[in-house]
Amino acid sequence: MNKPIYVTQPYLPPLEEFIPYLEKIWENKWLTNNGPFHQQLEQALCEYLGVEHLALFTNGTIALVTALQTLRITGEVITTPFSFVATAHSLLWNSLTPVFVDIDPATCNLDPEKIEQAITPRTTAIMPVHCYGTPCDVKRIQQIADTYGLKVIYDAAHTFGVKYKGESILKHGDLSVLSFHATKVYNTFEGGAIVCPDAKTKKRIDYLKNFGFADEVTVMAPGINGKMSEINAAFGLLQLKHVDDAIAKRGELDVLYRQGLFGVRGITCLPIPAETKQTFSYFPIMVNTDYRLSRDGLYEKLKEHNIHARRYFYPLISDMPMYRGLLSASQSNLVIAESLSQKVLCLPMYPELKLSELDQIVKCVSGGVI
Ligand code: T4K
Repeated sequence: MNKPIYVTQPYLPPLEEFIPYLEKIWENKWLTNNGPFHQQLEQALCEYLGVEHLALFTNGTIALVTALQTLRITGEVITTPFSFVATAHSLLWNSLTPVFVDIDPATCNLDPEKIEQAITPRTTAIMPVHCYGTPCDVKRIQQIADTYGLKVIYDAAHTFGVKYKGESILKHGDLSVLSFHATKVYNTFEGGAIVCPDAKTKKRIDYLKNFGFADEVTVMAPGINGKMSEINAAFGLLQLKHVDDAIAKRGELDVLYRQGLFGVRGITCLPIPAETKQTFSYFPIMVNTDYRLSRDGLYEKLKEHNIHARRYFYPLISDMPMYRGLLSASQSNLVIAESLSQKVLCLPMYPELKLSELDQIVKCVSGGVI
């Protein structure tokens, strides 16, 4: 059997390029807690992403949990059920109540027209996700937030480097949270960040990610240990040198998938978002009822060929045991999300996916012999 083709494979630069960074860490003996590589990476990422302030984290989930604490969010938070579990888990870790709102089938993002009806006197924030890197309707969401006095925290885990109308998508909302997990467009093995608009907020975030220490003797809140280590930060600096090439390769694969799957009955690709510079974190397809197999049938068929596509995002978060008792989790409230989670399949997408492998995947989906 061929070697497995996973939904993603982390991009790794040549090992020898990482050795000088390791030597530096050994020489400095500074391993974590805002070390020199950590400081350099925060600066370099601000420049690369075109944002003012960014605080690194040990992973995206702890960054989400901390973002909610940064803004002292309470009560209910409006969010999407069509995401990775970490989005809603970050709310439960803060004793907040997720209120699920349905999504827009064109983008897989929160449908802004359905947000207002979910607002109650207990609502304090909206946590939308730019799913697969497709920008949310940031303008409309901000209008609603301004009208009702709500905060907006974007789960931007899929949007490394995404630009909307020529500017970083991370500039929208009160805070945006990135993930640098191994499976992401840009990875530091594990890692994440909060993007924030001003130095004062950055300071609060930095305290919160370091147990709440404001100085040697002052603890301002029950903060957590969310710090990124020097090894991860050094790796992040090296990765930044390669990320543009990696994104360009993803873009080529995206084009080839769209060409290869064009006209396959029952398969639709997500539309290319308008006015957006994408970074192609995923390649989702919708397997519709007029396809010759069910979505799960196709998933299994690919698996028989050692191609491991993933059903991101199935099951919906709202169908998971810790959420399904919520009023907003009822399937009748989330008709579009339920339907898309039964149809979606993310095909392998990573810079080192070979063209022959992509051909094999396309053939398998289009019913050819492989
Ligand atoms: N918000 C959103 C919207 C997110 O999508 C995520 C994470 C978060 C928040 C939280 O951010 P972090 O706390 O993770 O920084 C994966 C990732 O673990 C997760 O980061 C990601 N979203 C999610 C969409 O996908 P799994 O459970 O599907 O991962 P796993 O281990 O099954 O990996 C998928 C495939 O990748 C494997 O079949 C093989 C390949 N792989 C994976 C790893 C870890 C490799 O080839 N090498 C590797 O090192 O969740």
